[in-house]
Amino acid sequence: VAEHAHVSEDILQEMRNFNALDGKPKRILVIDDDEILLSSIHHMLSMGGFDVEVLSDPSHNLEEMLNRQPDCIILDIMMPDTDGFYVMQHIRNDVQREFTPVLMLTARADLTDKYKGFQLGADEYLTKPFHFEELMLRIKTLISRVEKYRSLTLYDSLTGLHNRRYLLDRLQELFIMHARKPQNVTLSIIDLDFFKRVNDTYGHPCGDTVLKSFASFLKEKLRETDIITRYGGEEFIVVLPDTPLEQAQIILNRVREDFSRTEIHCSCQNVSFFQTFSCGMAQIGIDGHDITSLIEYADKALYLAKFKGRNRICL
Ligand code: GH3
Ligand code: MG
Ligand code: MG
Ligand code: MG
Repeated sequence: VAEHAHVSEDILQEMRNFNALDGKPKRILVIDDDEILLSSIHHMLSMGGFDVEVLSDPSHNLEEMLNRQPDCIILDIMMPDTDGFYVMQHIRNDVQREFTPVLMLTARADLTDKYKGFQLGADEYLTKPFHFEELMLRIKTLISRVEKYRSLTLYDSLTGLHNRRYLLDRLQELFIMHARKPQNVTLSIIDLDFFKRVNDTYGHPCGDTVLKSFASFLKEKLRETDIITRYGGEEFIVVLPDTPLEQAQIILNRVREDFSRTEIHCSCQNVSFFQTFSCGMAQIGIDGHDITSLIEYADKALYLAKFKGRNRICL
């Protein structure tokens, strides 16, 4: 295959910038039986700062490679033990991969093949021989779109925390993992105390400031691996993986105390005040065997915390 292996320095630089954006290079999975092609794609994409993984025989460890959650997949059609259409179908079979961009890269230039690829959910279709510059630019666009989509649908625009939709996706994953191998996962529902008063006393913009300050506070106090979400209004849900209930209670109690002593300043009204929260906790597998019952359990505990006088945690 006479690929046009030359890539201009401009485009390479564009790719390197793209991959440096959030400090995590984009992971590309290349599935093709042609070892020479694999190594040249590996070489060129690596020059653009991509994190490249190759798979020459998808009849082996395809699932394992897909579980490593590539940001984009480059997929051949003609392979000895399986064909790309089958792999395409397999990729889209899992909802987790519904939006993973797939670019089919094949010697088959028939329109019917191309249509079949698109019908199965391919995002792009390039025929060999191809230009590396075109390949890279298309990959970049595909990944950017998905990232934009994710940022719009999985984050809360006021606080920048993840939103309810994201939380439910992650909980679903955690329940599946828990069914395979039980683990200590604790869920906490946090609700700000008498928050309506803040709005009533200082106005809605001040209330917004409190929500934003609280979000930053949580991010600062909890770990990178903890799932911190705005569940709605002035309610937040925090999921601590690998943390039994007793330990989670200690952590959240520390957060609660620290927060209750942190003065919040609202510049729009030039006022400072204190805010507290109440919290209800539950553990996956013990207090709930599905998402709904787990959240219900924690919600009941939260209600108890409110009932007992607020600014406290109940199990
Ligand atoms: P409790 O201690 O029982 O939780 O009392 P509360 O006042 O916090 O509870 P309530 O549910 O009565 O009030 C919640 C308030 O949160 C009412 C609503 O206006 C406010 N709120 C919800 N979302 C936002 C938001 O995005 N910004 C602002 N400023 N306020 C919000
Ligand atoms: Mg092939
Ligand atoms: Mg509430
Ligand atoms: Mg409240």
